Amino acid sequence: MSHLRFLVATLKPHGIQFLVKQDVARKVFLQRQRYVSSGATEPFLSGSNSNYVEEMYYTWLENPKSVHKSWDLFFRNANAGAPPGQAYQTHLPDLSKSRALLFQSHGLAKTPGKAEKLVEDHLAVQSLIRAYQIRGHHVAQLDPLGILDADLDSFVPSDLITTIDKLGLYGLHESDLDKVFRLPIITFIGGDETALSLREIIKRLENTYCQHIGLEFMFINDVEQCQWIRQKFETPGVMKFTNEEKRTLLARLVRSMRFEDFLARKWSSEKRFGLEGCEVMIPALKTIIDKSSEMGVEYVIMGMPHRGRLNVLANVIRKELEQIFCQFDPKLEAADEGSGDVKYHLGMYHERINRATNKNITLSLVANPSHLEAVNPVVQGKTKAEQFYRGDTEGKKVMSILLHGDAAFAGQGVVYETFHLSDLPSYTTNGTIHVVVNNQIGFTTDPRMARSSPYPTDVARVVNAPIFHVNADDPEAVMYVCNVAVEWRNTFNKDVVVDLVCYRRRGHNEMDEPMFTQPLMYKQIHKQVPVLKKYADKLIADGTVTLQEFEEEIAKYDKICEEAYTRSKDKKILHIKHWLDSPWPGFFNLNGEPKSMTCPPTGIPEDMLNHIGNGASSVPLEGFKIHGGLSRILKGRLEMTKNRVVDWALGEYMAFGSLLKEGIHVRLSGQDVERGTFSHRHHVLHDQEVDKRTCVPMNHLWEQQAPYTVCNSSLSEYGVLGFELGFAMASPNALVCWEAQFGDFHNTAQCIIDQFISSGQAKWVRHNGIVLLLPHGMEGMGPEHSSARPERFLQMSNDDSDAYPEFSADFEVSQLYECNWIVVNCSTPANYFHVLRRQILLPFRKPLIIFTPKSLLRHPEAKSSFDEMVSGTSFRRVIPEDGAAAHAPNEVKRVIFCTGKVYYDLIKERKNQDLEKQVAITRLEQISPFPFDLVKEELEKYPGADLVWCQEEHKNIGYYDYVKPRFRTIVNHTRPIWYETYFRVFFASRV
Ligand SMILES: Cc1ncc(C[n+]2csc(CCOP(=O)(O)OP(=O)(O)O)c2C)c(N)n1
Repeated sequence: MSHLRFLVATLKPHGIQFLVKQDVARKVFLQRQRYVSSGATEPFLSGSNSNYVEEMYYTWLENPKSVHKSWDLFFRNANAGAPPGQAYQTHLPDLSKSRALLFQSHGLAKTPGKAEKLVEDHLAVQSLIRAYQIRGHHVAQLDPLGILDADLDSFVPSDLITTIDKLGLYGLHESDLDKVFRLPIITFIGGDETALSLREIIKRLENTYCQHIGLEFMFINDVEQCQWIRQKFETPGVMKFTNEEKRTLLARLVRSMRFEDFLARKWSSEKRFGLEGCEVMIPALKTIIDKSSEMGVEYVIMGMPHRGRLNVLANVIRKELEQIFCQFDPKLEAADEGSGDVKYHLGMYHERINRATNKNITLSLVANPSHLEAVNPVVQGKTKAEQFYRGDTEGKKVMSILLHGDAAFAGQGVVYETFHLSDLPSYTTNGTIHVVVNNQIGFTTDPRMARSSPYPTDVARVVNAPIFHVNADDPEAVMYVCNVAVEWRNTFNKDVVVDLVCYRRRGHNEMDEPMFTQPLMYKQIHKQVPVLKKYADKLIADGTVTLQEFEEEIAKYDKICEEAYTRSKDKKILHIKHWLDSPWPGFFNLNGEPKSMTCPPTGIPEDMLNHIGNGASSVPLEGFKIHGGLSRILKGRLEMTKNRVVDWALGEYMAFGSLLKEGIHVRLSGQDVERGTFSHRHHVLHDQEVDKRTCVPMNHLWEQQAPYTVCNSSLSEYGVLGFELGFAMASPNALVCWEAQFGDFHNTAQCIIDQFISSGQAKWVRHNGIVLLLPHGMEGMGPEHSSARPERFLQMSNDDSDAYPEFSADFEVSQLYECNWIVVNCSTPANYFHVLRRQILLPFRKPLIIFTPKSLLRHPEAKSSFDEMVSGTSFRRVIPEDGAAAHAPNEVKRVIFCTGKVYYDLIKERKNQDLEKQVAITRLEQISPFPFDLVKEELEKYPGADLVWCQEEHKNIGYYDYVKPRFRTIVNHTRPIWYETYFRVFFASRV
């Protein structure tokens, strides 16, 4: 096959050239194409038309006489190695001679008119087959209600033979129906037969493409993949199930349906976002898991919305039923923190034996917020991490399944962003199986008002993922499609979509009245026989099961539910920790708490600093030519190392390099992070003479070290930040950093920040140590583009501004433990180095938001000595004034508190104005949680001075609103803290 592909690839341009030149062939070809082209505007040599050449080639390979003489000549010349222009012979072949030959081969030497018709008819049949492959899904019977068109359009493509007169489009007639036609290589409908009657051809095409499965795949521009799909679906008799398989399917449907019935009976007035109308989703997921387990998968990570979530927990992940039922008890008390909304949001992690394969399988359902589709990139990031830590480079052991609602799948942009990660080397999970619960409604909104694309799944076409639409009331068709989806992923490592076209038996939730808005649809739904009954009737009718067996299966499951219900009444306490989607074995103590409340010093030995400095200054590969400008940068790093100082980039290098030595995986992801937006980082070197030859010196630092991953991301924030959050979820022993190009760009990922990062632990008791690097500072980019919006992060910080804390010995660490995230703005490379290391040395994990500088990257004074980084040193939450003012504090008139880059502007201006004795300047490096203890020391040191908070930002943004009430709490409201911008701070009257 690969040989064929190569030939086709090499022949394609020749073929195109040939077509351009060969007017006669073009005319014939165009006549045929009139019938098969998807639209008048489709360019002649692009899209599906160019496949014609390939098809012709395949057909010719099989039998050179089966194609037009001109093609035969061309392919023969090309195969003999003729260069493009010469494979085609400019003089027209002697048509009369070649025609005679062709006719002779069909035994029609004396009747050229008839023979010509035969050739034309064969070409017509080829076109017809292709029409079904491309457009058959438009007429497939996908809607179980039979009232809506899954593609929102009732048009019937003119090239599908829905009525006999449409044969005329192909120049065929009713009388041709029983004539036998040779089948082209692009179809498998013949099975072992190479020719079929036209009647049989149409029948088989209809069976494959126009029944309960609608296949969209012909947009995929890989012939091998298209052939694979055609073979899977067209081959006669492929969709056969053993009686055993049918009984399993029925039993799974029983569980799915009776679970919802049970909840409805016991808690008739509770919302549960039931699955009724798409009960088949449970056997579908179980089939995907069984088949994946059979193919070697050991760990499946899932993300899903509200619809059917409880059913998935109960019947797919197999959470104990009593644990689910007790969630409906209003008296259930939470034993630990967490919001307790188990039913729709909490995750789950479960290891069990897969009954179909008898192999171990781990299933994890990632906790999700209400924000539909937001969990997608998080699932992908977690999946990537699990693959990465297992060395599962091809996704053979770990895979993800994403479930979607039709309205959300079509409407939410993060779906698109996540799809675009699917084939990027540092982000791919080697194929995700997407399952859409396409109930043809979104809350109350009709799909015709909810999307502009024909199908809700069209977004998947951008990554060439095949889309299998299937009528959810045909359980066997669904199972077949799910099996093929797993095989597809296993074969091509690419995404695939299963679109379960179904309906929603009740309202959006069980309390909603759907008849207000969808009266006709719901009239039909009320008449609709449930899928379980339909399937049971079918199996009873064909003798696969008896009525008694069926009833026993129902009774058996009902009894399981009843018993669990009784047990659930004993559950009085909700342990949210039992609902963790990503346990970190060994990281916490047995109670799930940190093993200590201390953090060791974050400094490292001087020889380690030297070693990393030297590594950061050199090219570890022989004969690797780097850019001259970069040589100068590396030389500068070497100089700094010799002089025992670091700048910002080298400080970061020291942090990453030292963690790698300690076995901590470091991952830095974001747009252009490899070089660094501001061209300061250069973590990936590019050979200036060998294309695509790169080198990451950080991975050559130590003989035994953890891997360093630095990866430029797609141009996405929502998708990529969600992905990194998911990556960080998998293990506590990794420093996972996401860097925004400019800090303000984080707002397109606001949902991940609000829903997951700021509140993830409070909602889901889930720790996460993700680091956000947000370049911030006014540097002439315009005010809105210069700010990473510190005020927004600070507003979401949970430390109480009015509560004066007790300063116990472990205050610093326990304050960090209590907070929802840490917000820092470092003014020195050393402090940046320490805070990155502290992130890992802490005995728990918290998200860390770092406002990083731009101008400080090259500021001559923004350098740190090794003395500030060697063993015994630590992160400094506050850097107090240590100049002249600090030595005579009673003479100080004003204490300016500030954070970050503005400090350098302030000290410069203070010097200019000769105010070094009168004005003390203290830097707040950790802004949240607020370092009450250290700020208090500073305030007490200067009792007579007035207090000013100085920032570049306007008063209503930046840090002021956060720090002001905390300062006032410390001084018990006895002293004011004024706001000043840095250009006014020395001129105000009191100095
Ligand atoms: C991002 C986001 N916007 C709005 C909502 C409110 N909402 C909840 S369910 C729903 C309809 C979802 O429809 P669909 O995706 O088709 O899933 P279904 O409920 O039909 O299964 C909406 C709009 C939400 N949860 N998330």
